[in-house]
Amino acid sequence: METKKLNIGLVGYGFMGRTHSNAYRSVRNFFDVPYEPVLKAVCARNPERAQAFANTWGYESIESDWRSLVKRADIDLIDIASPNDTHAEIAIAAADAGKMVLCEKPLGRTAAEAKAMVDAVEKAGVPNMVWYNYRRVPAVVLAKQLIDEGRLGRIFHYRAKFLQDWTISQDLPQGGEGLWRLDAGVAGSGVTGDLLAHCIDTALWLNGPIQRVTAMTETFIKERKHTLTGKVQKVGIDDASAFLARFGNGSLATFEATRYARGHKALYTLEINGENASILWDLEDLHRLQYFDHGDEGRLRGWRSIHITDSDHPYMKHWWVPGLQIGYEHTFIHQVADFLQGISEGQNPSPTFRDGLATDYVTDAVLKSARSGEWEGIEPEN
Ligand code: SOE
Repeated sequence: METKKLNIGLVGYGFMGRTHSNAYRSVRNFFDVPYEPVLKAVCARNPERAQAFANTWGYESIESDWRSLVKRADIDLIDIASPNDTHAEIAIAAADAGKMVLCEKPLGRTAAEAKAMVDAVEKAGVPNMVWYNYRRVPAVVLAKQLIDEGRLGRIFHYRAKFLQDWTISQDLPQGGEGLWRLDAGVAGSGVTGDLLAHCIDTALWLNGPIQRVTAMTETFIKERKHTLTGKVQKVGIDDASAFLARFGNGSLATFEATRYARGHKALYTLEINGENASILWDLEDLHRLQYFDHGDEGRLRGWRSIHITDSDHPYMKHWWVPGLQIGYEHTFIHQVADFLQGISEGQNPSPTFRDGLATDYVTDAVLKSARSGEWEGIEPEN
């Protein structure tokens, strides 16, 4: 297969900058994709740190202003892995410059921001994708296949939660590198945009559109010192968020996310109960899918714990031998592989910016309902 080069310009060098860089570097070792990602430039405000990152990951050059990066003729794709308040401006400028755009989740801090991003990439006609990486967990893809094959039958319930415990300390400041997720101005919201957004993206993919939500949120620590100002300031994010939802297919759902579930670090679980079968998945055991099929012979009926490591499981033929599992970083590699394959065939693999907007409409409705105390509908695009 003829391989074309695809020059990447990455903005941001935090946790997500690392996961994306690793994916670009690894993808061709495992997937026969028609593009070769070339790590052309990494952009970050601090040049020494950017250079250190470039040295570690093999970027050819650095930039300290994303505007210069976007203008470069030798860049094909802008990848936004910087904090949420930068997503819209960079994505719109990149699309206007004719670049492909990949963006970390959530797409916008609000649906209005995300809508402007969708308009920009669609007007420019450039490939685009949001890094909702959990869609690329082999067990979650298998769940999607089982649902699409109709094995669950009519769906009654969808249940998702994403539990963490890293912000319980009152002494933790808000804002600045590493802690911008606690600064509402930068992040847009707290766990609703950071964690529930993952649960919602997967849910829309697996179970279709959500029609209405009723939510509650709480900010347990009301004031924190701000890293950048040094002053104690009001906390504007939601520390915990829970909502009930009705899906278009008639199923009922509960969603919960918090950073105050002592002992839980990244417990993202989802369960779907259908008329004929149920599935259950847990990020902390991501290579397993729990499956219960009521059609099994009665004496042997029970929950199966399927070890998703066989070559006929999604993505697994690209990895090791049966029985040997893969992990979190592989989901990003799968996403890059699907993107490169898709664009070579003139398709734009999901989740596109439009899919990211659908999630932002739900998170907007969740936050609106938490304020109003009422059931809220979801915007029509969803
Ligand atoms: C927050 O701690 C976080 O890193 C999220 O921002 C990621 O999206 C999630 O995958 C893991 O948790």
